[in-house]
Amino acid sequence: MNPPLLILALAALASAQNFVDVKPSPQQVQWQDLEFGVLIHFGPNTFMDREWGEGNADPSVFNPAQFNPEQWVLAAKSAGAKYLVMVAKHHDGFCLWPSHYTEYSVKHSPWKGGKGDVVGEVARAARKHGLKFGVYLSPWDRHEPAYKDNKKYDEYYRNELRELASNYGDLVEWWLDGAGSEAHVYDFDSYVKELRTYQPNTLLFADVGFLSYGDIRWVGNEAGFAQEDNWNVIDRLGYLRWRPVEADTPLRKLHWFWHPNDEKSLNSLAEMLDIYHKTVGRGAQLVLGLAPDNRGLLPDSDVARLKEFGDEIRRIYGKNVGREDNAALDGDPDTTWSPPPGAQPGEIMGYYNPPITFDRAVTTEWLAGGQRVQKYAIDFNDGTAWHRIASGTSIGHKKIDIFPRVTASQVRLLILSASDTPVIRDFQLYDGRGK
Ligand code: FUL
Repeated sequence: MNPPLLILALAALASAQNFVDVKPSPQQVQWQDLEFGVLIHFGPNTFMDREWGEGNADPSVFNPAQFNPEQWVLAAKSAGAKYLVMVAKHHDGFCLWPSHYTEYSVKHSPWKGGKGDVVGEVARAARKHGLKFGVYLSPWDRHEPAYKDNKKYDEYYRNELRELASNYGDLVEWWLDGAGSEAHVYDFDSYVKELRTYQPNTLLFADVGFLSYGDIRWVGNEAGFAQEDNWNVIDRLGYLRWRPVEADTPLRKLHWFWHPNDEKSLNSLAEMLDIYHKTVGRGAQLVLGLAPDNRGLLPDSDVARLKEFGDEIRRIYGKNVGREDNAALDGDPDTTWSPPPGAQPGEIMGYYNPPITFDRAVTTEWLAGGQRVQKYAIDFNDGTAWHRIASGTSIGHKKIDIFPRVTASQVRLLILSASDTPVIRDFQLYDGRGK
């Protein structure tokens, strides 16, 4: 090998990545702990019974008489949501804030005499009630004439981005939706640079096919489920990155915007619980689509379903029946447990006298040092023998295993395979079907 080639080969070796070495940023660690947020769609489509506007709706259609974002926020909070992402501009190009860069916005609507700012009011309401706030700004724009000219449109998008990123406080997330953009080339590098200038801590959401280096990846469907095998580190074009998954799905099936006479599409409580268990319960983030109606309020049935869902989650996961005073079983996410060096398998054991009855386990991994557990199992002892009730591969941020109700005097979590010393935040047991 000649010297320059040798140097290249050594350099490649020095930078070779192993997924074990890839860790989340502090912002990602915090964001994953939020677990559940909402994504709000509201705009001309709301008044026109549409999902994708063509960008030719007259701004005069936007006129919600009872606009009240506090009602949205309180409903989201009752469901347990910790953050709110507002669609500031959907594919129709209509801006819900008074942008200086277009006339196609709330400025020309009759709402508040053209002096209103939906984004500002929603951001204030969210923060007032303790929710973090984020923004969705559609790259695909069916109204803006500059869209035909890639360079001009890049400048337009950056201008809008700068307004949103510099006037509405800290943003928890920036949503880059890839829909409709297949044939368009964007200068994403310049968007990200602009975003980072004003929002160094915001996390960028994007489909991996759309943008190789987002901070959060799209789950790949809008039906509300993540894969059971859920790894936070994924390879994109030979480059490993911590990219936790976010699953977006609407409260009303297939409908991101409000539509009249649409009661049938509202998810049932059972469907909501299933979504929760297949997203949050598989270590993914859930972002639930909410759609205020043409009054500017969430429909009563949506408000009721959100509260019912939150109440049910609080009931099921309210009492950890396996709680004991040690770092793994104490229910405290800030204390962690690791097996002694060389222990194979690593084992957390709970002893219960009198025996406990439960039908699910919640296991959480401390991810700041990386995702390590690759295979685990859960066993219980009914007083005579051990029985396996659950097993899996990844644990990650949170793994919920649901099984038939059992009564046990001993329960154990076995870490059967890990890429490095496993760090478990908690192993909890609940009796969800018990009354
Ligand atoms: C999709 C969009 O096309 C939908 O209208 C909605 O905004 C959803 C969250 O993302 O890609």
